[in-house]
Amino acid sequence: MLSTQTLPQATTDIARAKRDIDEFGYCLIANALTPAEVEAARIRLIEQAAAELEYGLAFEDGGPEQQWGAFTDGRGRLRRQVYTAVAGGVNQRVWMLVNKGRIFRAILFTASVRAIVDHVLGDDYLLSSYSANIAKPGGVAMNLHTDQWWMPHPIERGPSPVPIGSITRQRPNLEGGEPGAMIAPCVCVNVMWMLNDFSAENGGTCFVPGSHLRGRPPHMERDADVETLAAEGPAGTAMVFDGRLWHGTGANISSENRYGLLTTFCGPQFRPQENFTVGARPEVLAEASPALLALLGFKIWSGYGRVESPVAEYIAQGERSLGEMQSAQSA
Ligand SMILES: O=C(O)CCC(=O)C(=O)O
Repeated sequence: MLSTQTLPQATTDIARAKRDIDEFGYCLIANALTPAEVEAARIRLIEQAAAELEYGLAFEDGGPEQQWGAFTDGRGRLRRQVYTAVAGGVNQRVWMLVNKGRIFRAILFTASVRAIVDHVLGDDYLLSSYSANIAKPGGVAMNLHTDQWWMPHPIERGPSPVPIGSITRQRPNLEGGEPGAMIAPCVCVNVMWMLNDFSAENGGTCFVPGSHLRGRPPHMERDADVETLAAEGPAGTAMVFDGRLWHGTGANISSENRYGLLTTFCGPQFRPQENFTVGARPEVLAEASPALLALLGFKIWSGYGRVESPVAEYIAQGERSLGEMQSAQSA
């Protein structure tokens, strides 16, 4: 039985929160968002989600046959799955929030939360995805997972048990299933922003405290009985967690929706889930600060992400390389 007394409590003490995430793989920031921010974000989210539903564009998962992440089979082959309520989805995801309201962009720069992300990821990192998960009554628990399932595990000298390009959600490069002494570092951090009160009943994120140090992702059968906690807290609380923490959406057995925003950040050498350099809308980029452009991947990192010169500072959306050229003298 997990003793909640020794586990992290919501705090505004950032030093405490940094110790919590190091030790337990998560921390809870109290009042990360003001009541006005919570209200503005929730109203915008509800409006956006309703419109995406109305236009037949909603992504609905969280049903027994509608698990997020089950996009490929064990060999990485795409499963043709439809994520709609008609096909059994219950919850609603809203993607690419960076394009869907100024309030969402402002939230990215919440100082208390970013201090934790800086602490874990260091000087440079990218936004990997920015979405909402509206967990609705009847939604089932999501399979426990980590957010860096693609991260190769340390191996013995010799060929990798699974080549790098063959790693899938179901197939890590771990021989025998249990890690050795060395484990992979944390390379992404997720933030769950609570836009209404989260509870165990309304689908508060389930997680396994301390699992970030187990050195492997959860195994569906072998870890079926693992004890989980639910992230609970009043609207405005942010749960910041290590990309290695075992977690997933809780089952919503209440009669109300649970509104949560998820921002995932990753090291600059990894591929973000959402492709902002293609998908960010021009009107958003036109008013974006250098800091937002950097988060979205428009800033070149040690020569990576460039179109031509590695010493250019930023790239522009739609920028093309020079292409085939000929000397004017040979024309
Ligand atoms: O909705 C939640 O509580 C967590 C969602 C999650 O784990 C995910 O999208 O990977």
